[in-house]
Amino acid sequence: MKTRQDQPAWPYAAAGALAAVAGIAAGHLTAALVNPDASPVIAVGSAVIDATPTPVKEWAVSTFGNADKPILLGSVGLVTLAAAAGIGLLARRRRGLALVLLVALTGLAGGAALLRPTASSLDVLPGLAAATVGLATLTGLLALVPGQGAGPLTPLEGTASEAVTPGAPPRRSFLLGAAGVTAGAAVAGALGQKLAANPSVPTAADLPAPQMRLGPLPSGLESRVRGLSPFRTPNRSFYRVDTSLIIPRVDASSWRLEVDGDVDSSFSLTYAELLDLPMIERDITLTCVSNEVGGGYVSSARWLGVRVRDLLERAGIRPGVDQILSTSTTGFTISTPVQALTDDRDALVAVAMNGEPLPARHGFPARLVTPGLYGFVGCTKWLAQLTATTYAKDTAYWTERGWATDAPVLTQSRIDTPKGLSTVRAGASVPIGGVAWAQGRGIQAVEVRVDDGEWLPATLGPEAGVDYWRQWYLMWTPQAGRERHTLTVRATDTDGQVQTEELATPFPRGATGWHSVVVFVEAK
Ligand SMILES: Nc1nc2c(c(=O)[nH]1)N[C@H]1C(S)=C(S)[C@@H](COP(=O)(O)O)O[C@H]1N2
Ligand SMILES: [Mo]
Repeated sequence: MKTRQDQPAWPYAAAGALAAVAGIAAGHLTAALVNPDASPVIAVGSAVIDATPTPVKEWAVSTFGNADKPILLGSVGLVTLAAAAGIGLLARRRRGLALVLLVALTGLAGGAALLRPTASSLDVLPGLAAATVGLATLTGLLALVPGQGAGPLTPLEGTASEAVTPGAPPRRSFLLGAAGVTAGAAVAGALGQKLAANPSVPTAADLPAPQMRLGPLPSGLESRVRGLSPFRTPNRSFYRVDTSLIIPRVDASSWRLEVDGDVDSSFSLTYAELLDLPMIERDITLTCVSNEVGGGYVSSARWLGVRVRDLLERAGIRPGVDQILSTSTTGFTISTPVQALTDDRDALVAVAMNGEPLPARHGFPARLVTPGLYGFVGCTKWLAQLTATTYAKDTAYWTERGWATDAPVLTQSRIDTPKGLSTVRAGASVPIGGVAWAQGRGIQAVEVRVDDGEWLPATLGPEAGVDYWRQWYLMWTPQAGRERHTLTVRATDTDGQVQTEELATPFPRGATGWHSVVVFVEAK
């Protein structure tokens, strides 16, 4: 007579591990269609990177060099497999609990994807796919485990021909099932990998040199003021806003940029031809018109690209043209005043940000970047066409929906630290800090007010031109005796215009008002 104790453990461990593998592969494939960065693999890896203390990161980079990321992903993978195998073993006796734990494990990965600063609601899909497929696989494989349920034999059991344990599936079924799951996971994972990869992705080494290199960006205040937005936003945390449910994957080798419309001679460029044109570098802060006061839809990068003005001069714009309608590879349109694309602000057809070819999510292979205007009127990603036309003749996507046609960025400032509703210590020296922007004009001053007190001048961080934000901070010592304080910030642009207190919604030309946060004071 066989008892549960005699059952081999390995099929359970294998079922758990395979369920994780299948779930991860399904999540990876789903992410390739939705957003590769939301892949459970990438999201967990990035979360681990973010959570790793800087010295450990530096140690990993100096020890493993370029292999640091594969090693990281490999380690995360091993830990996950071990955990899943443990869950499989648990399923021998506590099946319900094991299934719950498996969902929790996939939930962790899904949560990591959603907690990224640039997450969108669609990023839940890879985690859901991982959980569903993981659960189905575990349940399916558990049903095939050989020798299970083999208590004392009853006459009703044991009609099967299997010699070892009548009533249970043969060992062969389990092995076949496991092989099937492995093969399926391999195919899904590989397909996801292939879909996520750009068909022909250039690397930083393929980028042309600008005519004149900008000096290095001055180092920002973030090393001194904890919690401050970095002076330059890393590509992976750059905000993302667009209407694309699936990030377009454009094949650079067949991509063309058309310059046409009401021009003397229309022309088109291949990616290679575009890269051959004179390039310039510019430090530019992008802002979304949908950014609420205090919101996160603002980021700053160093862009490399061709002046739009050069392209339009080559085409020869005819008199009467007042807008350039730009169209993406997906048919999304943006209209930009000709003036903004031809004056000396140097609007760009950008091919790189922060020294890397544009990431797919930010418009690879080329995008428009118009300093001083909100993204929806000047920053077409996955750019395919620039058409000279008029506002009377053509309307763009957002204009049709009632948003402004001409939308210069409004002066704004944001408190990054302390965070709203956090607690500060009475008597401690607390930095109040953040960023301020007024693209096209530049920031002249930032002031901070505690409750209804006087406006106090903040110290400004380094400058990188009028189209780039400025960091700022002010040291503050909260006094005991009051439970909470309201901190408010306002900026002044270089025209001397003070940021307005008047509240406006993002629709139709950008939010206005002062950003303030409430903090609690804890006695010493
Ligand atoms: N093709 C395309 N380009 C687009 C959009 C879009 O929906 N589709 N959104 C615009 C908006 S509203 C903004 S704010 C910027 C955001 O650029 P980012 O995602 O690189 O930060 O892209 C602009 N370019
Ligand atoms: Mo936007």
